[in-house]
Amino acid sequence: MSNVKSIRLAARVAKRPFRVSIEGNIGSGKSTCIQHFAKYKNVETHSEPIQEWRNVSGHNLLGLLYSDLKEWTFAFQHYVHLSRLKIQTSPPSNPNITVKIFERSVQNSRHCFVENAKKHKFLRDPQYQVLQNWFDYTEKNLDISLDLIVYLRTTPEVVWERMMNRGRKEESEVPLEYLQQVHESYENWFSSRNMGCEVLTINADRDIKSVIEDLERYTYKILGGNH
Ligand code: DGT
Repeated sequence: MSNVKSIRLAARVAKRPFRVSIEGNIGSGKSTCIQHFAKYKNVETHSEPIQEWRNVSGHNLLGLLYSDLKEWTFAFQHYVHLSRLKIQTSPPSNPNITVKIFERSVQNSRHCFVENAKKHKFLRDPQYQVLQNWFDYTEKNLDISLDLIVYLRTTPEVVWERMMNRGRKEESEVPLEYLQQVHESYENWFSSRNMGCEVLTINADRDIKSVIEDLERYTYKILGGNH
């Protein structure tokens, strides 16, 4: 049986849509990639809920995070975990949905940003352990499995320039060094042997037109054969 067929079968046996997480550094083009698949009637797409993160009962958690990473990473990762869990496990919006594509994943939070925060001391060990416990409990008790990861791979200098040019106010002071750390964290995560699903890597340093051409080329794989 081909890889795509066996994955599709696994999602069917699990009675849930084929799950795809679009991963990549800040400014790698994840939102555009997600929008590209919104045209398919059997695909449900979810961008990151940044507006929610900007207004948690009146608090801008994203702004607080970048104002002081050491002070706010713990609260931010908790909230991110909740946001991602809701998106990843919510039932499809209608019975025709066979594929769900979302921006980043619960696994991302655990293996990318939380690891990065631990390494660079934005999290203290007790805080890190609490987040680990949440993740372990979630993984054991809920089906958060992914069927495919699409990794929009970039170089930190390229995405830093994009981030500066787009001018999101919370990110205006984020140094290149932070994007280098996030990049390294992604690379470490994806070099692990125990990913649990295939990682499709796309060179996203290129212009968006070339990235979309690749998405078109790999549509059969990204939609798990559901199109
Ligand atoms: P895109 O479409 O690839 O250009 O993506 P962006 O840049 O619009 O959005 P994205 O997903 O990189 O994230 C929005 C902001 O939230 C960005 O400043 C990074 C931050 N962020 C997202 N998830 C996490 C997380 O788990 N931990 C931390 N510390 N920051 C995160």
